[in-house]
Amino acid sequence: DRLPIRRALLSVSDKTGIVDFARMLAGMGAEILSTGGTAQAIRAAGIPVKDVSEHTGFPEVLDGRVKTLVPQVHGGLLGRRDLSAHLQQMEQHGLAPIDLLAVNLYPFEATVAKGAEFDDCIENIDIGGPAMIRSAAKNHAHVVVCTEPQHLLRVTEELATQGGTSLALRRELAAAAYARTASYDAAIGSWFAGQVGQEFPPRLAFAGQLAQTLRYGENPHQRAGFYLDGTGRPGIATARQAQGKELSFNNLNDTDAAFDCVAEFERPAIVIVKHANPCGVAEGTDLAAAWDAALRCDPVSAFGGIVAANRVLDAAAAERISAIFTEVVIAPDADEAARAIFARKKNLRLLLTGGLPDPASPGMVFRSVGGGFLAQSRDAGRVTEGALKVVTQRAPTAQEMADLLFAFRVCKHVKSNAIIYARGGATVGIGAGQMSRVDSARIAAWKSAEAARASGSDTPLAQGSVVASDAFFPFADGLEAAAAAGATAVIQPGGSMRDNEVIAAADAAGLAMVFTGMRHFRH
Ligand code: 93A
Repeated sequence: DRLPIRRALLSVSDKTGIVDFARMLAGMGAEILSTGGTAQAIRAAGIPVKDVSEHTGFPEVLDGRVKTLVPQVHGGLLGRRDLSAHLQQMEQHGLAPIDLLAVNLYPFEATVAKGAEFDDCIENIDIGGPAMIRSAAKNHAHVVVCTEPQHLLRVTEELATQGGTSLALRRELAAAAYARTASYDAAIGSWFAGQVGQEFPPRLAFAGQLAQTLRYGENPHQRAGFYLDGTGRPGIATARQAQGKELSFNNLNDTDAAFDCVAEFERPAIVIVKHANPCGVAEGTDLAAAWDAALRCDPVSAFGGIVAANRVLDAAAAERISAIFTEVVIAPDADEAARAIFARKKNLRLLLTGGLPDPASPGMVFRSVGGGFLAQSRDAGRVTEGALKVVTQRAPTAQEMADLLFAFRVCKHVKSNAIIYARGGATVGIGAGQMSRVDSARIAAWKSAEAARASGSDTPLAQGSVVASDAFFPFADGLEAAAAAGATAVIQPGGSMRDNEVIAAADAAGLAMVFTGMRHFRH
């Protein structure tokens, strides 16, 4: 099945490696056909090359929109060499067989990414390239197709060592070819949907690019990969790993959760995450102070956690973070002293992103369900003080109000049912992922007592705190549990059938309560 190359067609926008490739083909005695700019580059290197227009007898017309969309090209790519009828017709109509196609497409994605005008984007939609790629890939039994500079090297190696390409390589490159035309059209389709204002088009196009094959998935028996969506949103996808072992599937998932949460805060802040839930979140005058407060919330869970910071890491923060075992640290940057301190912990993965994600930025999130997937816009919701409605006799004090807003921001990043106790810009008890809201309230209170005991105190940290709930309290019991734990003020969406009972319970306990009118479920 070793297939030698007698005739090749090269037509590439990204000219990386094409001259060397052409030289190698010419050296093997192959005839090289090529389009305008590609032919020019090859000819300039002194390598013999024939213009496609000369080969076909049809000129490149319509500003290059029709260069290769002619039967001599597609017939030469599609004709079967194992059928006498095909060979006869090729002979009869002058369709010379083309054994190799190297094409990479007009840079549509890059044109969109640099913010080009509509007309410029349209002009960068390649028609002839994908058509040839699809023809060559269909006929991979007889034709080899290269769609990336990297493929040229693969083909060069087989030609050099075996004198022809193997069917295995041709099939592999055919698979890559169709994946490329699919992702190309997906990029065009999703850009176009945006241009005509369709947030949820009837057909949703995906254009993910494999960034990394992961060692395994959520568990060692699961396989996994990390794909980029091409939006370039600052975060885990744009991070540079300064040190440490390879990131795992769970590391990526947890780090993303931590970084999205820490980006919510204006003041210096630290988020510690375990299993995609924050186990300590705090703001402070600086990162070191924020770290101390975040760690105090749940020092047991913080062991082996993921740490996110919203400022450049300095030496004081780095010293404190490295004092306990941490899997990953992510931040916009780290100064030289901080890097030197982290470097002492060989296994710690340090990710530097150069920026923070904008919590208000639009975007979509996906979840697979049997036979399909769910798509929704990101939870970019954020409540401000002005939007809050005081529903109790007592209004929150200024300090309570600051903590209420802080706690509700954290809520958005904790799995439902979420109950957060906070005090002085720090979480002091987090209840996550329970099927009953009252259980979350009790667990958060119990954890705040445990955390106090760990620091040698009998007074639960939740004493004198505020409490946030991601969704309304359906009954008074959850609120009563929070009051019993020592909370003095409550923030919650409101909207329960029993709001009146819940408000009455708050008044009876002397609590101040505000309704946000916005829910932050996260499942
Ligand atoms: O405008 S096209 O859609 N029409 C064509 O017939 C055609 N044939 C090749 N674009 C076409 N191409 C593309 O031109 C290739 O996919 C490649 O990206 C580019 C190479 O052009 P040049 O050799 O002039 O640089």
